[in-house]
Amino acid sequence: MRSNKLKVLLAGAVVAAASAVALIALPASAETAAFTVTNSWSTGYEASVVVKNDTSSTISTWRVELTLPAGTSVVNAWNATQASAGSTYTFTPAGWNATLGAGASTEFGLIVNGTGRPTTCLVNGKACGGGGTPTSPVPSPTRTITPTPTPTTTPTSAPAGRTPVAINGQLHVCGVNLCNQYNRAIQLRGMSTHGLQWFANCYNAASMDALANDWQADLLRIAMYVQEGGYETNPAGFTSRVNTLVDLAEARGMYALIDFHTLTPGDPNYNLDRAKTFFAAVSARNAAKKNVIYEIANEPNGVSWAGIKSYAEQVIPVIRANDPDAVVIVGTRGWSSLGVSDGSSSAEVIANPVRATNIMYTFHFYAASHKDNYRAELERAAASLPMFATEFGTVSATGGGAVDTASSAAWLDLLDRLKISYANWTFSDAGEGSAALKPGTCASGTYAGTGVLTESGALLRSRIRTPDSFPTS
Ligand code: IDC
Repeated sequence: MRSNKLKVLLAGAVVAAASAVALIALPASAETAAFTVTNSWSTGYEASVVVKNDTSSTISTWRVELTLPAGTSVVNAWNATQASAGSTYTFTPAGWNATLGAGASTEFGLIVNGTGRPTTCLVNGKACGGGGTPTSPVPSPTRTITPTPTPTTTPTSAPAGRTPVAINGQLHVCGVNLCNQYNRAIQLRGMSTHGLQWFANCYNAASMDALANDWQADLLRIAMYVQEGGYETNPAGFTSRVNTLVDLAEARGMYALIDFHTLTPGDPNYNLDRAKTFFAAVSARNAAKKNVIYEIANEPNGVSWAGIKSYAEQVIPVIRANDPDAVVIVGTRGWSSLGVSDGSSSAEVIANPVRATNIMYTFHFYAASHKDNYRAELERAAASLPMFATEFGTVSATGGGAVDTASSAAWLDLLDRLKISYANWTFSDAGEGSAALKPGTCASGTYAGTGVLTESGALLRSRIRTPDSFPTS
C-alpha cells in the first residue's frame, strides 16, 4: 500500500513539474536550505540545515552542497548521506526523507571541525536562499546555542515487548542507583566490545543477535579507542561505526554504552577537543533514542581528580545541549579505580563531585589483580556515589592470564547485591583470557551457544542469562 501511494505521488510530481515547465515560467528554483549553527566550541561547531520545498508540487529528492573554507571540514552528518569533493560537501537524502510534499521540509545535521562557515550553499544546484545566483554566500548564522535537540529519525526502532529497553525505557539516576521509567533501581548486565579498530568483524547482526537472545544481555558497551589506531585516525569513520552499533543494540532492545576509550595518554584533557567533537555528533544523532548512555573517559590515569572533573564539566554540557536526559558516566582516577590504584580513594570524589546532575562514576576491576581492598572501596563509595562498572575482567589487569573464579564470583555477587550495572571485557575472540569467544569465532560467523565460548565467556554468559528482575511499576 505504502509503495503504491508513493508511486502515485511521484508520478504526480513528474506531471506537475513537466506542465510547469511547459506552461509557466517558475523561478529557477523554489527549494530553500537554511543553514544554522546550533552549537559551537573553540575548534568546531554543529549546524542544522532545513531543506524546504517551497514549490506547489512534491519533489522526489534534494541535494545540498556546502563549500567550506580551507582548514574546515565536515566530520559527520545525520539524517543525510554525505559525500565530498575537495572542499565541497554534498548532502543527499538519508533514505526516508527524500520526498518532500509542497511546503514540506526536512532537517539534517552536521558536525564541523574548524570554525569557518560555508562560503557557498546550493540546493538542487541553486542558491540556498531560493531563486538567487548559484554562488550567493550563506547568510550569517542566526543563533549560536542549541534551543532544542534535533529529533532523529532512524530506520531502526526498538521492538515492542519484553526487551530491556522496552521494559525500562529512558534511564536516569535516582539516589545512588540507575533507575528505570518507573523510578525503580535496576542493574544492567552486559558485555563490552574490544577495540573497534581491531575487532570490526566481531560486531554485526549475527553477533548482536547472540548477545541479545542467547546471552539475554541488557547492555552493549561500545569501546571506541581514541588512540592506538582508533578515533583520532578517522573521526567520521569511527563515529559512524559507533552509531551503527547503537542502532544494532536498539533494534534488539539493548542499551548501548558509548565508551570514549581513552587509555594512553591517561589525561582525558589531551583529548578534550576530540571528545567535544565526538560527543556533539553522537548526542545529536542519538538524542531521540532511549537506549544510549555516554561514558566520557574510559580510564583516566596519571591525572588528578581535579583534572578529570574539569574535563567532565566541559564535555557533559556538549552532550546535554543535544540529549538533555541521558545518563553520563565519568571515569575516576587511577584507571577508574576510584583512585585506589593511585593510593587515593573515593573520598576525593565525594568531597568534590562533578557539578552536573544525572551522572554516575566509573569503577573498573580485574578479578585476578583487584581483590578485597578494591571491593571494600567500591562498597564504601556506592553508599554515596552512583557507580557503574563499565568494564571489568575475570582475569588479570593485562587482559590475559587465567580466570580467577573465586574473585570473579565475589565481585559479581557484590555488584548484584548493590545493583551496580556492569559490562565485561570483552565480547571478542581476542587471543587473551579476558575474551569471551574462542579465537576464530568472528571469522566463522557463528556466535550462539556454548561451543564458541572461552572459560571467561562461559562464566559471564551463565551469569548474564539469569532472569532480570526489572520492576514494572
Ligand atoms: C587491553 C586489551 C589488549 C590490548 C590493550 C591495548 O585487552 O588486547 O592490547 O588493551 O591497549 C583496561 C583497558 C583496556 C585493556 C584492558 C586489559 O580499559 O583497554 O584492554 N584493561 O588490559 N583497563 C584495565 C585493563
